Amino acid sequence: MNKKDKFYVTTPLYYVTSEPHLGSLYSTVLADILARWNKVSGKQVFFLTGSDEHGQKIMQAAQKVGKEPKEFVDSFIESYKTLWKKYDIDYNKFIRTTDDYHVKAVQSWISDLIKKGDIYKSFYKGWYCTPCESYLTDNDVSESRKKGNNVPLCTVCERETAELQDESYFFKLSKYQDKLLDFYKKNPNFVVPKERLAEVVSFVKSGLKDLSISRTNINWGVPFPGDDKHVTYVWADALNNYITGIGYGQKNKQEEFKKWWPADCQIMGKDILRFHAVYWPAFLMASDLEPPKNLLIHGWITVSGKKMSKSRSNVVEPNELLSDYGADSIRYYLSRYMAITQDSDFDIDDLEKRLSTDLANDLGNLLNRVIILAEKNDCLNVKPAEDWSEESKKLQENAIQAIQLFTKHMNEFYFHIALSHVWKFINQVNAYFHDQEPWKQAKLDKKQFAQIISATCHSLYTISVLLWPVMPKKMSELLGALSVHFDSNALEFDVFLKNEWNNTFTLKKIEPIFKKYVSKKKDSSVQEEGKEEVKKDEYISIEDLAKVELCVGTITKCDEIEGSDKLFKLLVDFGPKGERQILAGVKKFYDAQDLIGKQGVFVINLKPRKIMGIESCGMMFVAEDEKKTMQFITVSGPVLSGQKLR
Ligand code: ME8
Repeated sequence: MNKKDKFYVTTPLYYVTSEPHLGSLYSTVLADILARWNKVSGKQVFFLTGSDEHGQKIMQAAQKVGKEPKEFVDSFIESYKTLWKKYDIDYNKFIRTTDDYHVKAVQSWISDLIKKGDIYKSFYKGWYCTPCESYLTDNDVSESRKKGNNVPLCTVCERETAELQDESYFFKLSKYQDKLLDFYKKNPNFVVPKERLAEVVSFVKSGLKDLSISRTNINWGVPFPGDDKHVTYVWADALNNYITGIGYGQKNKQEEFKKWWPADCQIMGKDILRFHAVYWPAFLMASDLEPPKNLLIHGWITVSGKKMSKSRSNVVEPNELLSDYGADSIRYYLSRYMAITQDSDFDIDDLEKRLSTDLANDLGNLLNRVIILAEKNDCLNVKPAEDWSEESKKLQENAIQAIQLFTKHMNEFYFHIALSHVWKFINQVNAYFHDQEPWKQAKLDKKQFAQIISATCHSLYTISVLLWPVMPKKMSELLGALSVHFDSNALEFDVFLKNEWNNTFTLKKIEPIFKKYVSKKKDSSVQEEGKEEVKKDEYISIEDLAKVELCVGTITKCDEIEGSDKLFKLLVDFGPKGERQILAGVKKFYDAQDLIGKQGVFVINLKPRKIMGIESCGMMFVAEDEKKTMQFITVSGPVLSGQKLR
C-alpha cells in the first residue's frame, strides 16, 4: 500500500437547530470508521464534518426562542463537538458555514459563475419546503396533487410546503443534464448502494430546470455578491463546504485543495441524495472540478418503524446511550446492525442482546479463556510455534480470508458485511479453541498447548486490528492485554495482510472488556411457534413463487435459547448478502455442534419477527420424516453461501 494514497471523507453538515441525535451520530460514526480504516490500511486521511448554519429553517428556529440566528447556532456547536469527542470521532476539521473563509469562497464561486454565464437573474414562482430547504419540481407537485393535496406536500418529509414568488438568481442546471447523465453512465458506482442511482437517473432524465439559488425574503445567509437584496440559497452555500473546508477559494491553500479533492466518500442519508447526486456534481462541473468519487447513501434509523427525527420528537439521545453502553458498543451496533442498504429499527432490547452475544460472549469470553488458561499453565509469554499443527494452519488461512473479505467490503463501504466476516472468523477461533481442548493438552503436551495459545493470540491480534476502526478504545484494551502497542499510522499493512504469525505476545490479565446485559423486557406478544397454516388448494403463478427469496446459507453458529426446548438461534452466512440470525425449531432433533458448518435452505425475505423476544430474520426449511423427526433441508454438494434457489 502506498502511503501517498489519500482518502477524503465527509459527513453532511448538520442543521444546528437542536442537539445532535442518533441519526446525525450514525453518519458521523460511519465516517469516522472509514477514516480510521483507511489510516490502518496505509492511507493519508482527511475527515471533514461540521454545521449548516444559514437559511430560513435556522432563522425561524432562532426567532421562536427569541434569539439572533448567530447566537442561536453558536449555542449548539459545543454540544456537537463534545458529543463527537465522547464517541471518539477523530475529525480533522469542523467547518461552520458561517466561517469567514467559507462565506468568502462561496461568494467568489458565485461571482465566477456569473462571469461564466452559468448564473443569471430571473423570477421564481413555485413551492418550497422550509424543513428540507428544498424547492419542489413540477413532478413533485403533480404527484402530490394526485393524492388530493391542495397544498403540495414535500416528497421527503411529507409536510406542507409554501408558495414562493421571488426575484431570484438561477444556476443553469438544465445545461448540465446530458453531462450528468453521461457521468452516471461512466460511473455506475458513484452512488453506493448502486441501486439508489436509478432514482437519480430517472429524476435527471425527466428534465432539469434551472435552480433558484438566491432569496430576497430572508436575510440570514451568505450575502449574494453584487446584489444586496439577495442572500444565497442555503444549499448553494452549504454544499460548497466540501471544497472550502479543504482550501478551495483560499489563495494560500491551493496545494492542500489539490491534494484532497475529489472526495473519496461523502456519507449521508437518503433524504439528501438529490442535492448531492444532481446539484452538487453540476456545481462542480460548472467550476471545472471533478465530482466526488463516491456518495454513500444510507437508510434511516427508525424508532418503531418511523424515521427518527427532531421534528417527530422520537429521537434517541446519544448522550444517554453513552452512560449505559459506552461509545464503542454503540459504534459497533450502528455499523453492524443498521445496514447501510435499508432502514433499521433502533431497539434497546436488540442492542443489549447483540452486545451480550457478539461482544461479551463471542469475543470477550474468548480473550478471558485464553488469558486464564495461559496464566494457570505458566504460559503468559507467547512465542510463535516452530511447527504449526494442521488445524492451526487452517485457522491461519481463515484469518487471511477474513482480512481479505473485510478489506474488500470496507473498501466498498458495506460495513455490516465486512463485520459479519470478522464474526465468522471469531466463531472459527472459538470452534478451534474448543476442539483443540488446550486444557487437556496443558497436562499432556506443553508444546502443543503453547502452540494453541499462540495461534489463538495471533487470531485475537488480527481480530482487534480489524475491529479497531469500529471500537478504537476497546480494541486498544484488547491489544494491551496482548502487550501490543498499536498505532494506526505506523501499522505496516502489507505485513499485516500476509498474517505470518511470527509475533510474540505477553498476556496480561485485564477486567472483562465487554458487559453482558440481562433483558429487562419479556416479549409476551409472540408465541414460541405458530401453528401450521392450512394450505389452500390453489395453484400459484411463477410470479408468486419469485416473490419468495430462497437461498442456501451456511450455519456458522448455533446457540441454545434460555427457556426454550424447541428453538436454536442460528447465525447463518449468506455470503455477499451478509449474515443473519434465524431461529429454528429443531433443538429436539439435533445437537448444536451437528448444525455448525452445514448448509441449509432458507427463506430470506420473510418479514423479521420476534419469537420469545428474539428476532428471527428468515426461516429454515425442515421436513418431518416417518419417525416424526425433523430433518433440515440441505444441498447435495457444497454451494456458495447466499446462492439463490432456482
Ligand atoms: O440535511 N437516520 O442537515 P440535517 C439516519 N444541512 N440518518 C439520519 C437520520 C436518521 N433518522 N436523521 C438524520 C441537512 N440523519 C443539511 C445537509 S450537507 C451540505 C447539508 C443524518 O441536520 C443523515 O445523514 O437535516 C441525513 O442525511 C442528515 O443527518 C441530515 O441532517
